[in-house]
Amino acid sequence: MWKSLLITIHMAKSVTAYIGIGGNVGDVFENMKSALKLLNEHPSISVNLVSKIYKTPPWGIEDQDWFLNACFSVDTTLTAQDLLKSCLEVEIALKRIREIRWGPRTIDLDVLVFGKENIAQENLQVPHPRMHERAFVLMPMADIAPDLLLDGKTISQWLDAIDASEIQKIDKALIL
Ligand code: A4P
Ligand code: MG
Repeated sequence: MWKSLLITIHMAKSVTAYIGIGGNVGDVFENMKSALKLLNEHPSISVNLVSKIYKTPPWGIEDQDWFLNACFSVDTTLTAQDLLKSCLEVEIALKRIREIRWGPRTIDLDVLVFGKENIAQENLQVPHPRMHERAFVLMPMADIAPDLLLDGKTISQWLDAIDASEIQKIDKALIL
C-alpha cells in the first residue's frame, strides 16, 4: 500500500505556470502579497519566480485608477482548471467583486501560461489570448521569463514591439 502511494506521489507531474496579478482598488500591494501567500499555502502549488511591481495605465476601460501589476511563476501538480479554481478562490477571499468586465477590482489573477498547453475552453483560454498585446503583462513577464516563447516570439520580442513607455516600476518588492 505504501509502495503504491509513493509511486502515485512520484508520478504526479509538475508543470510550470505563469500567473498575472493586478488590481486598482484598496491596498493593492497588500492584496498582492496575500494572494501569493494564499496560493503558496496550497499543498499542490509552490510560488517560484516573482517579478517586480509596476504601476500601469488602465487598459480596456481608461476611466479608472491606474493598476499595480506583477507576474509570478508557480510549480504545480494541479490541472490548469484546478489552478484557475484556486485563483478564483483567492480572488473571492480577497473580496473581489465581479461587476464590469475590465473594470476596477481589488485583485485579478490570470493564468497566462500553463506549461506547453493550449487550452480553448469556455471558462479558460491559455495562453491568455490578450497577453502579447499588453504592456502590463509583458513588462513583468520579461523580468521572470524573457525567453519564453509565445506564438513564435519571445516575451522580450513581444515587449519590444509595443509601447510600454507609460509604465513605471515601483520601489516595493513582493516577497512571500
Ligand atoms: N478566463 C478565461 N481564461 C482565463 C485565464 N487564462 N485566466 C475566465 C483567468 N481567467 C480566465 O474573468 C472572467 C472569466 O475569465 C473568469 O471567470 C475565467 O473563467 P474576470 O477576472 O471575472 O473578468 P475580467 O478580468 O474583467 O475579464 P478578462 O477578460 O479576464 O479581462 P482581463 O484580460 O483579466 O483584463 N489594465 C491594467 N493596467 N492592468 C490590469 O491588470 N486588467 C484588466 C482585466 C483590464 N485592464 C487592466 C488590467
Ligand atoms: Mg481576469
